[in-house]
Amino acid sequence: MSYSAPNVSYGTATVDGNINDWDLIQDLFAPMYIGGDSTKTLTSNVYLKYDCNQHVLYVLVLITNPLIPGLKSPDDAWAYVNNKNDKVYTGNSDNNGIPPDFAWVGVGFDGNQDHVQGYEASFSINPGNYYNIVFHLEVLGNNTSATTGFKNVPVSINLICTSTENPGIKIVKATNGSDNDTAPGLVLCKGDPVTWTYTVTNTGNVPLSQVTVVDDQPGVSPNYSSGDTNNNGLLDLTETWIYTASGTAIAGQYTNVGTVSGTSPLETTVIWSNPDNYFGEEHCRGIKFYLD
Ligand SMILES: [Ca+2]
Ligand SMILES: [Ca+2]
Ligand SMILES: [Ca+2]
Ligand SMILES: [Ca+2]
Repeated sequence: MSYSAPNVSYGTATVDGNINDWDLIQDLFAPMYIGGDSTKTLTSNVYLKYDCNQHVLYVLVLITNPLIPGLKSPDDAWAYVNNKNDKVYTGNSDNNGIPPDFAWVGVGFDGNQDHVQGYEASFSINPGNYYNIVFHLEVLGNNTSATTGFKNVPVSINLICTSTENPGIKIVKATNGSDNDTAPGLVLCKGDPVTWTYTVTNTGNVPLSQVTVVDDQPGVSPNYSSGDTNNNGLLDLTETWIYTASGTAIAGQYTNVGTVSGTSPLETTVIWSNPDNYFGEEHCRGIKFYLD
C-alpha cells in the first residue's frame, strides 16, 4: 500500500534559488516531517511541477517554521524515486541548466550563513507511476525533514502527460440489488422500501478526483458508502466505490437515472449514467387476499 499525495502540478521552473516562479498553493505536493514520520513535527513542504515536454520534475522544498531552519548541508539535501540508494539529485549537483540542477533558497535568511529556507532542484524522470518518492532536507537540531504520507507509508507519484492519460468512469445502478436497465423492471408493492445501489468503477488509466454521484429524481440522494480502500479521496484503478439511496415504492412505472462524474489529473471531466426501473403495484397484497 502506498499513500497518493495530491496531484502534481504541470509546468516549469527555474532552478535559481528564487521562488517567484512557484505557486505555493497550486504546486504544494506533500508535507515533510521530522524523520519522515507523520506523527512528528511538520518542518517543511515539498512543491512539484512536472514538465511534460522535457520530462523534468522541478522541486521546491521550503521550511514551514523559521525557528527550525534548514541546514546548508549538501550531502543531506536530496531525493530518491523508488530506490533509496539511487539519489536523483543532491546539494552537490551542479546548476548548469541540464537536470539534475540544484540551488539553495534563502541562504542566511536568519542571519546565520549556515541556515537556509530550502532549495530548488530538478531531475529527469519519464511519465509514469512511481510508488515511493522521498524528498529530504536536514533541519536544525540533528533532525531530518522528509516526505511522508502516513507513518511509515511511502508517497506515490503519478506523472501523466496528455498523450498517456485516458480517463474513464462507469456506474451501474441497481434496485434492491438487481440491475433493471429496461422497464418494467422489478415488480414491487406500493409502500415497499426501495434501496438503490450505485456501483462506481474506474475504467481509465489514471486515478479520478472529485467523484460525485447524483440521481435525476428529486428526493433520491445517493450517499457514499464504501470503496476508497487507501483513504486518499481518489477513485483509484483497482477500487469499486458504492453509493446507496433509499426511498419508498410508489404505484406505476418508475425510472430513475444515476450519474457519476470524476476529474482526471489533467482536469478532464468524465461522466457515465445508468438507469434503473421498477413497477409499483397499487394493491398487490389486497388483490392476492381476495382472489384466494
Ligand atoms: Ca526559481
Ligand atoms: Ca546539472
Ligand atoms: Ca441499471
Ligand atoms: Ca483511493
